[in-house]
Amino acid sequence: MSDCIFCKIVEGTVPSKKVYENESVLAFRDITPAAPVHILIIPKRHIPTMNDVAPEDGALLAEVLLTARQLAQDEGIAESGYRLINNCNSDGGQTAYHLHFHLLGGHPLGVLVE
Ligand code: DGP
Repeated sequence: MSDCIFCKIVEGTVPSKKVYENESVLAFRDITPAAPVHILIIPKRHIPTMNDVAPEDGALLAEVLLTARQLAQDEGIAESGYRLINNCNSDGGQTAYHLHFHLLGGHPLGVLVE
């Protein structure tokens, strides 16, 4: 999508600090980090929100999540722990309408949901 910031990052027309890339998935550092490690993991194909994920996207979604798991290992936060977040639509706090997961860690994040 031409007006999607993350599509522009995928295309390379907007710069980013990439940490991982393959044919279908891209991971890059968040521009406003909320923790010492704050990486966004996205499918390269434009999917606006979690609501738009179709059953046939299951393998792609699994690849995104497995990328997050690997990056947690690579960033050294797997053992201490981390948070993987998807914000969906306005009440969920979504601001970038290209499906993404936040990988956050590197310090205690506190309790989010009890
Ligand atoms: P969300 O609120 O879940 O939609 O999170 C969007 C995140 O995207 C937010 O933490 C800031 C990040 N972000 C927005 N624009 C850019 C950008 O141009 N580059 C990078 N690296 N991150 C961005």
